[in-house]
Amino acid sequence: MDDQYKVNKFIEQAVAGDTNEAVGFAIHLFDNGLSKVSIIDEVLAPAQREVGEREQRGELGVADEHLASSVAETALYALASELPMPAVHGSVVVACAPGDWHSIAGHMFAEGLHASGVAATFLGASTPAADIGRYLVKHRPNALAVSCAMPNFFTGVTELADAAYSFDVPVIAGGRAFAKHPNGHYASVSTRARRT
Ligand code: B12
Repeated sequence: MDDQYKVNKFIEQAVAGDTNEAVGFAIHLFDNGLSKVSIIDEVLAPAQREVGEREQRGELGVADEHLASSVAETALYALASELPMPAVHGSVVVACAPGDWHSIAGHMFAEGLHASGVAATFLGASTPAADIGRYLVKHRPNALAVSCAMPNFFTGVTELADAAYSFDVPVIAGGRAFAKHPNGHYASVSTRARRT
């Protein structure tokens, strides 16, 4: 089974609304030895991008994309509950930049951290900068990871980073908006451990 076949199969089941089939397929890959990170990077994330491209070409509508996204997120939750890794490598809070509703990207990144033994807490879409400081002070993670899908929200990234730095919490930022390729096929990472 090559990667493109897996992506197409997942999309086909997702846009047909066969949630159980699609999620079952992701779990089947896991049961057959594919790691959670590989399933995210080789199946779920490319499927989301491919859905976006098909939507751009008019082959899928917004409703199809919403459905596929919801199935992808269900698959993420299902994978998370399979053999959870003990958290042995510290803790990271993952937040989406204010204004950014592309939560699945941040969720995927958080699950990837989990699968590597990091206690990752995902705060969901568009986290207001005014609230993040209070949360970080209460939970004292080792770092804040900010996910950003569109450059429009870079200001939000800096607002979250400023809030985190003011409490001496290191920040890592990444996501589609930071990718060099225009279609954002891979995240690049921008880090600054601390304001100097
Ligand atoms: C699904 C989707 C939506 C859903 C999001 C649902 C959800 N709950 O996430 C909804 C419907 C909300 C949405 C809305 C919009 N969207 Co949209 N969306 C998409 C779509 C099809 C898939 C996004 C996705 O899930 N990608 C898969 C993820 C997994 O990929 P990724 O972002 O690269 O994330 C990976 C890495 O980057 C990394 N990563 C993520 N975060 C972090 C953080 C760190 C620190 C690190 C190290 C790594 C990392 O891990 C992830 C897994 O590998 C994309 C198409 C695409 N190419 O992505 C368009 C896309 C991103 N959307 C787009 C647009 C234009 C919009 C809207 C403006 C549309 C509109 N007119 O309303 C709004 C904006 C809403 C807002 N305020 O945010 C454009 C953006 C173009 C641009 N200018 O950059 C895209 C590219 C579609 C397109 N080709 O036009 N969208």
